[in-house]
Amino acid sequence: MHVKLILGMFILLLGVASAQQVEVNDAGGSLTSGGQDPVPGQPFLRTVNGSIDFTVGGGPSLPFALMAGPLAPTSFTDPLLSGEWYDLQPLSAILLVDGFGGGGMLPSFISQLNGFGEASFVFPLSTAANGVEIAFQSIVQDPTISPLFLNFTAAADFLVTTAVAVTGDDVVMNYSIPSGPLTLLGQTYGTLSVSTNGWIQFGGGAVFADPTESTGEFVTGTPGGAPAGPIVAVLWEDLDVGNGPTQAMIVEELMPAMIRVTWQNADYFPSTPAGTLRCTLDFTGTEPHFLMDYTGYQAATPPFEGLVGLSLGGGGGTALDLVVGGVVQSTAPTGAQGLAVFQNFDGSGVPAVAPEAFDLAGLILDFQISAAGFVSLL
Ligand SMILES: [Ca+2]
Ligand SMILES: [Ca+2]
Ligand SMILES: [Ca+2]
Ligand SMILES: [Ca+2]
Repeated sequence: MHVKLILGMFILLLGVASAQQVEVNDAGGSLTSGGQDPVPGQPFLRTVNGSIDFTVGGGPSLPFALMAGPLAPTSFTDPLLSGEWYDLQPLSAILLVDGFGGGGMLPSFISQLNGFGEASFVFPLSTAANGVEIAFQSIVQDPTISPLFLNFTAAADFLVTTAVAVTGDDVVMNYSIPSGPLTLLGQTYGTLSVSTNGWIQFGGGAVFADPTESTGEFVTGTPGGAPAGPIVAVLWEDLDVGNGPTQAMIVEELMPAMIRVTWQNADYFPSTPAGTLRCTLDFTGTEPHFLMDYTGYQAATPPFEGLVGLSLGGGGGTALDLVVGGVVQSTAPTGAQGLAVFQNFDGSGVPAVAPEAFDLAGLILDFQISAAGFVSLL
């Protein structure tokens, strides 16, 4: 708790208005979704076709209160609360259930945990909820916390999106772009093939998730049996997002012509953690950008394999040691060399690049297609 107090004061001093989510779950008071504890700054994503679902936990048959509202920019505590923190905005939150005073917006018979010390809630969503962000926090009676005997749970934040999420190993999703086709070098693409194995292909014609990275298929733009087209390899490798409940591949259109794909908590197949990889396709300007984000990559021992880069699928390109000594090597080749810029960490490609362990952790690479129609790395 000392660390959190210091962090809280630090944030106050900086005047940062982002939410804190200071309180954490424990046996005497918890709020979880799908068996998962909330992670500060990472809302639970829910699609408009799904529901907000969570479980309040604590001692058997004890009363609890449940609040809903926006997260507070600055969490609140009081000496009487014995180190418990309230993470919602006090003036905006509403009281859904009050097992202490018998009030609230929901029926009072659900104001007490059951004999197993649980109370579960499911709120179905609809398209009207798109974009809604709302947090829930509960207070559970806890005889071990004097003087008020109140245990605050962690606050769980939920974000409702049109995002599509899939889990599993070797899954390819053909994603129809909600706002309409993207235009790339005079061609329009209404559908993307997005693979759990770390690649995105324009055209939507892939028929399998292709776990085997291939320099040849990369430069011709034909992964997964797709007809030739541009391909983004964020980390084309045999990845796996089917081993645990926090893993997923999430595709979402953040705004018209800006699409983000996240491989969340991915493993190298079968189960070696690789971390989170992310790519944002930004077609809002005149020259499209492809931001590949490796700040969440966290393999303990990065392997000498995997393919990273952007290819127009024209059959040529430039193999490059993308990062040397932590520094991104910007390049803007033209002609056939400008049809792709990439690194296969096994060393394949032209010109030859020495095999090396994946060394992009912590970096964001900004690939661009210039007005002249060539791939560059900024
Ligand atoms: Ca607590
Ligand atoms: Ca491989
Ligand atoms: Ca795989
Ligand atoms: Ca390197």
